[in-house]
Amino acid sequence: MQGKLIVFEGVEGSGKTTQMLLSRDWLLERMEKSASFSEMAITREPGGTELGKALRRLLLEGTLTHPIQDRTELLLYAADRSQHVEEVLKPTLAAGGIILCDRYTDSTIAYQGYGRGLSLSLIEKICQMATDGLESDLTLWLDVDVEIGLARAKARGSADRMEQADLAFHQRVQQGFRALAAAYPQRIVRVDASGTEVEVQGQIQAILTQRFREWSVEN
Ligand code: T5A
Repeated sequence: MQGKLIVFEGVEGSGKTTQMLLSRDWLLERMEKSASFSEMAITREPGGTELGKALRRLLLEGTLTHPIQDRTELLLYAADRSQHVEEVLKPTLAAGGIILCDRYTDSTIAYQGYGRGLSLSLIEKICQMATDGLESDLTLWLDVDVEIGLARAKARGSADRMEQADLAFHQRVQQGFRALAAAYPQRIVRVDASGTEVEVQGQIQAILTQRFREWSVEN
């Protein structure tokens, strides 16, 4: 089977990281039983490369004296992505690997487009440049009420620079994910992320089982 890029998306605290790790364990178990893919990589944006880790600190720690301007923020996320695509995503896919990635281009459209209000067509051009046209094969959108997600994130510890934005911002982000899922129903699949970790993982395993079946027939 050819390499596949599977992305986990959603608002703050939607459970992406938790579900990505559970999915990795489940897929590794499958991998032992069938040789349908060669390797598995787990990664994230921002922060999937050495440069990306430095950009992540700048973007999320909120330690700069002067605020990051919206267009600058967009370009920093794009810079992180461009490096990530070339250094991690393309080589892993070329080797036939499966990549589980915490956030990708839909986050930029949702956060910088719907959230910050930057031009969607400008963002699409910048995403195109940063990804060199590489799209996800499947995006799992973990759909949870914004207030529940923020409460989960808060219960875990102190809020980062993005999490500190007001509720209306996060609601616009949620609206962005909803619009994207409606526009790209084949690529983006909604997961009801309001249940327990086990319930959410059950839905994800059902979606992945179906997609892997389709992908193995294609090859
Ligand atoms: N960003 C990113 C942009 O603005 N533009 C971009 O282009 C990109 C790529 C990234 C930030 O950058 C922004 C978006 C983000 O603001 P991040 O650290 O990756 O920063 O932030 P998040 O992606 O939001 O990560 P979080 O860790 O906050 O949320 P997750 O990964 O969705 O949630 P998770 O799994 O860590 O769970 C959060 C808490 O909830 C619990 C967990 O145990 C944990 O304590 N939990 C549940 N509780 C109850 N029920 C469940 N089903 C639960 N699942 C998890």
